[in-house]
Amino acid sequence: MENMMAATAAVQSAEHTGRLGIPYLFRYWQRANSLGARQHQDTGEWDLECTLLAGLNLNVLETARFLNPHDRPSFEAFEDWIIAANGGAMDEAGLARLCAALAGNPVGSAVGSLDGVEGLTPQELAFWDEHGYVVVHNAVTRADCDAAAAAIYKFLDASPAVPGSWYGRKFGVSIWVPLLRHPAFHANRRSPRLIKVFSQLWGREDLWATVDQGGLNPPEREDWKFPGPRVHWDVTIAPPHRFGVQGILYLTDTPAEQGAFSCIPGFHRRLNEWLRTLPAGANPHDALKREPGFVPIAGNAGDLVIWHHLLPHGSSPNRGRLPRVAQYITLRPTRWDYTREWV
Ligand SMILES: O=C(O)CCC(=O)C(=O)O
Repeated sequence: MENMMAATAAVQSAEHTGRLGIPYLFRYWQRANSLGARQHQDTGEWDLECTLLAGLNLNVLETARFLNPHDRPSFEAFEDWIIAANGGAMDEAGLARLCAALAGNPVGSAVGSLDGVEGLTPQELAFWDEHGYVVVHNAVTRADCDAAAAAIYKFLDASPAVPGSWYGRKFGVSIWVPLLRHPAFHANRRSPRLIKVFSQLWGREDLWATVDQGGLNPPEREDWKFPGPRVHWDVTIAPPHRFGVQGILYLTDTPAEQGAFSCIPGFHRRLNEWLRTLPAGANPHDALKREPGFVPIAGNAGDLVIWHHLLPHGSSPNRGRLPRVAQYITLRPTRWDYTREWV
């Protein structure tokens, strides 16, 4: 009986493409409806699910919240929500590219040919190999940075000229700014130079930009102290260790002391050896907090810091005069190898 139900569900999900014409979407909704969020990540298709959401211009966390198993929204409500999130109409070319990729067909970059677009130099690639991070200068234009920084300030009802406004209630204690789909953010995700660099590191062009938020890390004050994130990993450190990248785009000039992104350069290459030196039963995430060599990485507006996802990283207290304003940007291929065990 159970097998029959599973077979019926599989046939339904293969056939039901809904209003958006994406076969995989129905299956995703079915799974989200029947499983809790944690189990939901452990299907063996987590990479494909991330591609689905990125291709639909959705953030992973907001989607998990919408598909909360306690609310169980209908598939039609899910589609309505997706269309509304996209301003009432989907981008047809983007949908066609997503459908092709999900069907396993080859797709190129989101912005067409990357031939002739400036990428990383051999020296920068060698730096990346050694240190596990690289600063990509002028990944987006100054004008595009200004537009995205202005969007963040507007979202916060704040102004770069009014220090008191950097610590408002809407902002709370976190340095994250939950602005996701502003056109200026979207433009930065489609910068050809930025896409070219990610495609060099991944060695492929079928990349999808995650719909990540912005950030504003203001100078510390007596009544406002840096809340983190301090040194950490966002991925599992269980073997086998897989390739992956993350990125942050500086929207304003960011000297090292102005709350810059920080990391332990080269650590990803000695991770295995370091894990072996830990006493039995030690928690590697706690041990990492005592590790030396966590350094801030300075950059100018328009510079993108990309790091290997096994590099311990975080942000830093801002001892400067102005906030650090940033946009988080990561591009990943349609499918990638990942380790399912979480440590
Ligand atoms: O905002 C930063 O500088 C650090 C970002 C970070 O820790 C992350 O994206 O996981």
